[in-house]
Amino acid sequence: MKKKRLISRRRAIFTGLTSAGALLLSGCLKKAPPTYGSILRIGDDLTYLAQRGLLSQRALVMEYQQSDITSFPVTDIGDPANPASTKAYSKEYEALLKTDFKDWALTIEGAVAKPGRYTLDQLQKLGERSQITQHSCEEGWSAIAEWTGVPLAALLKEAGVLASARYVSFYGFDKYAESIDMLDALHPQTILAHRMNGETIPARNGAPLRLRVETQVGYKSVKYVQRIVVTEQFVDPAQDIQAGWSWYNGI
Ligand SMILES: Nc1nc2c(c(=O)[nH]1)N[C@H]1C(S)=C(S)[C@@H](COP(=O)(O)O)O[C@H]1N2
Ligand SMILES: [Mo]
Repeated sequence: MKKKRLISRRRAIFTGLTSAGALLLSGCLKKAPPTYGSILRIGDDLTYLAQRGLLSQRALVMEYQQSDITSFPVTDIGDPANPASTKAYSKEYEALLKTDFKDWALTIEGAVAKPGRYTLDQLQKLGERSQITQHSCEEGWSAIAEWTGVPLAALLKEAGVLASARYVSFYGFDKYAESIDMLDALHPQTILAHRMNGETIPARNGAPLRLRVETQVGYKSVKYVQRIVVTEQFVDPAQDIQAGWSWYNGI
């Protein structure tokens, strides 16, 4: 009698677990970005599912003290102010840089009720958050800085983000682009920064506006953001996946 009960309890737990597992997985898979088209990238899907399953959407990344701030390495690549820079910056960006971005405005479009353009002043009125965080580059370096800017959630709200929206893409003036999902987009530490260590962001660090996605590695934090596009479908705006990069790289 005892044995039978044990078996049925076990069976109940087992069936419970498998059905919960199947439910969780099918639910999660629907939310996951499409698999990366190659068996080699299957680990990326697992990382995404594990992070999304284990970490609450609101979990904050570590924030540091003023005394922890370090310098950022000066990289030739991505320095529009450096004539030796190997990157082809748009003429448009160079012109804006020369006039201190006085004619600059950010475009937001796609799955929003009010697509439009925002000047830096208009963006600043939407709210402000400062955070001292560690930037981790996939090439192996990391650095700590204070970033101040508009929470992306505030801009999305202002633009009337549609309930069906699932991803947000960011396009830089140098044709660099990245997309993130709505969980990262609405994360309280995801900001559009206009100040670095209390000063206007230097051009090489992404002036006049630079995305900070603290929940992922450095390459998701698009510099010199020009345009934001909210989408219902998954988009990989700069074809990172084909180039062999992970679309999701949570830390
Ligand atoms: N527009 C744009 N954003 C970008 C990049 C870039 O080349 N162009 N490089 C990314 C990478 S790989 C890193 S590590 C960080 C570097 O930021 P930093 O130049 O402020 O150190 O910017 C990210 N954002
Ligand atoms: Mo990087």
